Amino acid sequence: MVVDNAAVKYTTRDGVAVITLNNPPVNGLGHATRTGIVEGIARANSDAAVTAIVITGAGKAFSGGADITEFNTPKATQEPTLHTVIKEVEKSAKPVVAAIHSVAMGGGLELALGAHYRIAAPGAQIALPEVKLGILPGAGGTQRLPRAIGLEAALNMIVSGAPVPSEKLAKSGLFDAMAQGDLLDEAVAFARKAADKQGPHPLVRNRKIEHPNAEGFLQFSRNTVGAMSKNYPAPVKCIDAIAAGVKQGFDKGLAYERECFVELVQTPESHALRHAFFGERAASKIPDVPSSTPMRDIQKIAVIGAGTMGGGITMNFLNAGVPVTLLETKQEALDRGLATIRKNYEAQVKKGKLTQEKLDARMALISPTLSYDDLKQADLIIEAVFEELGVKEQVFKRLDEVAKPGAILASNTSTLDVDKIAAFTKRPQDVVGLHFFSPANVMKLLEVVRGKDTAKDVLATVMQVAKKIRKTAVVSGVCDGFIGNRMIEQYVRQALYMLEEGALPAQVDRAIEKFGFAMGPFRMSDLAGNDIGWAIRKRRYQEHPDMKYSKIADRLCETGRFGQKTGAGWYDYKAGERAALPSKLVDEMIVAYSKEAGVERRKISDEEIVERLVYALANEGAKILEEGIASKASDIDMVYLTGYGFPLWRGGPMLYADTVGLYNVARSIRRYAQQPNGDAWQIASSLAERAENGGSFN
Ligand code: T1G
Repeated sequence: MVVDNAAVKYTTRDGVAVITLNNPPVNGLGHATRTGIVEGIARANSDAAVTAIVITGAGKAFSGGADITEFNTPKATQEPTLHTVIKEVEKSAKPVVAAIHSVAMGGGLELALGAHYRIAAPGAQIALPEVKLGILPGAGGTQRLPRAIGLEAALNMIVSGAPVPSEKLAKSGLFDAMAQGDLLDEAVAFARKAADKQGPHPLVRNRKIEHPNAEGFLQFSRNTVGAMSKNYPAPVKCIDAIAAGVKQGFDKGLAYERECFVELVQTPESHALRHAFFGERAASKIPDVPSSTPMRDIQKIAVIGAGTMGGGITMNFLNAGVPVTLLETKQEALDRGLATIRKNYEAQVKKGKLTQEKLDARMALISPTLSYDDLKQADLIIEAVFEELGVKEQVFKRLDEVAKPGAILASNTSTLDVDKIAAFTKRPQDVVGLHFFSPANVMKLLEVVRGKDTAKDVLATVMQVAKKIRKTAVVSGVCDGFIGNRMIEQYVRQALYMLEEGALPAQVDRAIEKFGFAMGPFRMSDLAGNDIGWAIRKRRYQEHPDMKYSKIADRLCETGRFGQKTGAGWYDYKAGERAALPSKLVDEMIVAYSKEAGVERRKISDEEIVERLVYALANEGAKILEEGIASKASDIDMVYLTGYGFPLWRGGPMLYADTVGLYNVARSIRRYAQQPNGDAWQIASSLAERAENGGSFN
C-alpha cells in the first residue's frame, strides 16, 4: 500500500513499513518531510500487519539535513520540529531501522541517531556539518553522537563538520550493520529480525559516554578550538553543548544544545556562512541560460603561454587529471614554464601533500609544443599571453585559423575588452573570458566574462569545466575590470585619498585587517607589485581624464619602490624577508605630498577607514548590478569571498552593507561626499533607493 504526501512515501513490504524521504534534491527535512515521517511512524504502529519500520531516502541522499531554505522562516520551527520527529521515532513501539546511503548529514544523521538501529551502505558521507553554517547540530547531535561513537571522535566530527565515509565508521558503534548488497532488502530483513527481539528496542540516548578524563579533554579542546576560531562563535558552542551533556546528562544537554542553536542561528556569522553556502551554488546558475542547455564535449584542453598564469591554469587541469597541450613561442619559455610547474608540485611533495607518483602522473599529462598545429583538436583553448591587445589579436587571429569548429576560445585577460578580442575572430560566439586569479592553481575564484556574442552553450560548458577544476565561477559582463577589479579600483582610490588626508599605510592596513581582510591595500599592492597599479592608472588618466586620483602612488612608483619585488614599496623589507616594515621615508613623502597638495592632514579613525574602503566596494557593486554586469548581489559577494580575501564571517561587501543597513551606508557615503575628495562618492541610485525604502541587496 502506498500513501504519499508531498515529501514522504509510505509503503509496506513483508510486514515492514518503509518510510522513504522524497524531497529532492537532498531530502532536506522540511516541514512536509517532517510531518510525513511522524504520520508514517503513527500509521506503522497502528497497523497490526506491520512489525517493524525502515526509514530511508529516495534519490541521491538519505538526507542532507534540515532544509536550510527554511531557516529564519516560520516553517523552520513549525511543529513537528525535528526534535518532535526524533522523539516519535524513539517512542515507536515497533523497531525503527535507518537505512543510510549516499549522504546522511546534519539533521539527517540526527534523525538516524534517533532510530533504534542503523544500517549503512559503504561510501555514504556521514557528517554533522552545521558548524560550517555557523550553527551547531540542533536536534540532539551533540548529545547522541558522543554516545554513539565516543566523546573524542564525536567532538572532532562536530567541531570540524567534516564528512566521514560510512565504511570508516563501520566499527565505531554508529552502525549496527554495513550493507553488503541491496541496502533496502537488507534493512527490511534486519528490521524483521529486530521485531522478534523482546524488550524495549535500544536507544542511543541511553548509552553511556565513556572517557578516562572527559573534563580534561573537553577543557583542552575548548582552549584549542577557541584560539583557532576567534571570528566564529559556533565551534566553541559545539563543545559547550557536548560538555553540558557529559556533565549534566542527556536531557539537560539537549536543552542547552537547543539554547545554543537558537542563539547561533541569529548571529551575523551564521547568516554570512549560509549566504556563502547558497551564493556558491547560485553563482553557477545564469539567469538566461537554462540548466538544460546542452554542453559542448570538452576532452582536450590547450593553454597558450607558460608563464605564471599559464602554468597555474595548466595545473588546475592536471590536478583534475585532464591532459593539457601547453604552447609557447620559444623553447626556453616552454622549458621555464614546465620547470615552474614541476617545482610547484615538488614543493607539495616535500610537504607531504602530494606523492611522487602523482607528481609524475600529472607532469605526464602535459604535451608541450611550439606549434599552433598541435591545438587543432583542442575543445577548449585558454590563452594567458601578455596583457596587451595587440598580442591578443595575433593569438586569436591564429586560433581562428587553426582551432576546430566549435572549439571554445578563452582569454585569461584581466583588464581588456573581451568583445574586442572576440572580434579578432570570425567566431565571436565561441569566445569567452576566463579570468583566473593569481596564483591560478590556488585561488578559487574564476570570473567567466560573457561577451555580447558569447553563446549560451559556451557559458554552460565553461561553468561545468569550472566545477570540474573546483573553481567558484562567477559570470561577469564586459566592463573595465569586470566585477572584482572594477570594485577594488574604488577601494584603492579611497585608500590613497586617506593617505593624502592624514592616514599612513600601516594604519590603513591594520584597520582593514582588523575588520578581517586577509591583507590591507598597501601590503597587497607591495605583494602584487605597485607598478601594476601604476600602469593601470596611466591608462586611466588617458581614458578617463575626469577621474581624479591621488598622485601619491605615482610618486612612490617614480622612485622605483614597486614593492616586495624591488625590496621596497609602501613598506621597507629586509633582504629575503617578506615582513612589511613601516617606512619612515615613505611616511615623510606622504606628509610632504599632502602639504604640496594643500590638504590639511587630520586624524582619520579606523572606523572611517573601514567604512570608506568597504562602502566603496558596496557602492561600486551596486552600480555593477544596475548595469547588469553581475546578475545577483551574492555573485559579487562570492567574488570578494573567494578572490579578494574579504572575511567569510561577514559574507561579502553586499551582505555586509545589508547587515549594517543600507540607510546607514547611504548616510555615511553622503557624509564622505561632503569631505575633501568627496567627488569620488557618487552614490549608486539603487543603493540610495533601497536605503529610502528599507530594501537590501540580498
Ligand atoms: N537544505 C536545502 N537544500 C540543500 C541542502 C539542505 N540541507 N543541502 C544541499 N541543498 C541543495 C543545494 O543548495 C543545491 O541546490 C542542491 O541541494 C545540491 O547541492 C537540525 C539545523 C548534501 C553534500 O549543511 O553539504 O541539519 O543549487 O550542489 O555537491 O542540526 O549539498 O541544486 O538548487 O551541494 O551533491 C546541515 C549541506 C543543515 C549539508 C550534497 N546540512 N549540503 O552535495 O550537491 S543544518 C548541511 C551539502 C541542520 C540540524 C541542522 C551538500 C551535499 P540547487 P550540492 P552535492
